[in-house]
Amino acid sequence: MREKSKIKSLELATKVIHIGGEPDKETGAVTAPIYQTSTYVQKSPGKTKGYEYTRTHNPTRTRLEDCLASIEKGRYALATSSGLSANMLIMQVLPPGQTVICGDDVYGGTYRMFTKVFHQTHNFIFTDTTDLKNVQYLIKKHRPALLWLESPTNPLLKISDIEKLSGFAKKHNCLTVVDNTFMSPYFQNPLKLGADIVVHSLTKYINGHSDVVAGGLILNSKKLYDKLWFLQNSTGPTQSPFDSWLILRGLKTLAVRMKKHEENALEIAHFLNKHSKVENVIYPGLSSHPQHALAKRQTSGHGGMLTFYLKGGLRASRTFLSSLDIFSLAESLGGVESLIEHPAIMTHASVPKKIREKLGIQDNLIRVSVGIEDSKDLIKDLKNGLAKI
Ligand code: P1T
Repeated sequence: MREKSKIKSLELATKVIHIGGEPDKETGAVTAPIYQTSTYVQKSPGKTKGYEYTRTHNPTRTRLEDCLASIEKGRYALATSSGLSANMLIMQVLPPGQTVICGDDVYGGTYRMFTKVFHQTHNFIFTDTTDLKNVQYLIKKHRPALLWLESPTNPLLKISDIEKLSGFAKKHNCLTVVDNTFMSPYFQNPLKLGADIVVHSLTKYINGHSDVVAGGLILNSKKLYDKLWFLQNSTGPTQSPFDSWLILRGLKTLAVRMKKHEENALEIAHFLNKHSKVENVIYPGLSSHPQHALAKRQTSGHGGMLTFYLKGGLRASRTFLSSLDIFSLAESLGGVESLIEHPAIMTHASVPKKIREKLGIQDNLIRVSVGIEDSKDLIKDLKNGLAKI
């Protein structure tokens, strides 16, 4: 075991390779073993080597959790079977009857979980969390137990002031959860800004290769961690040993991938911004982004996600999206390959049309997950697609 103080002082690019990636003690194997087992022998009943059943603990998953905790600068982590099951565990920890204030622009699946599953036991208030005064007013009025933020949001990339919001929430006994999927720990560490729980869809940047569905929770409170761990073990949404290993492997290149995602996204944002068939580009790295100054303060970079409005409607969007060769028309994000999608029909179809339109998720809105290919090829592909409209 490495000394804790030494681990703390490592930079993220080193941590993702060495924490959870320690050579196997038994054989010296340089890569982590996959403990592909459901159960573990006991010397006599109850006498184990610390492992009894893989739903409860698995050494490959533990390696992944160690790495996640370390890169998010938290004490504890849990790896779950999907991003949504990580959300579910947080909601299950919350006693029935409590109120959650949630950003109005969140992943469609999160919105569906809150409005179609947990609405029976909890109260939800969806609001624009970029407006600090508005959230302060709602916290005072409704005394919520939880403030749920995505920053940047999916798909409109709105940015909320995590430090100010979580500071205010804390004063009113309200926990702050931040979904950090879009930034990854490479660009943003919400726990350092005062959040209580960070949640990730590990499916995205952390794994980075579009071959696993997974989630993660990172936090500092032992009491809360124990409750979440108990629930995970009792209800079952854990991560498998093989998928944990794949994520550990993908994680090793997080730093180099994120740099390239950002570099390409900025180039594409500038390209689209000047294009005659594009109405508006939303990218936190552009000075035209409404929270650009906050983004510069709160994050160390702007990531690989951007959205834009085409000039035209659904027909123009369909023509454009069906004309691309390198960008794959698919849900999800954060992989090495560039993906593109139509939020209103795809990722956010579960948000009612009226609400979507009020938010700005219209038929001419396109979301791009910029990959790490050569940006010249990506721009050429977009140019060809736009020319077809
Ligand atoms: O797909 P899953 O691993 O369960 O993660 C859910 C999730 C949670 N949080 C955010 C911010 C997300 O974007 C997602 C999943 N999002 C997509 C599949 C998507 O295309 O937006």
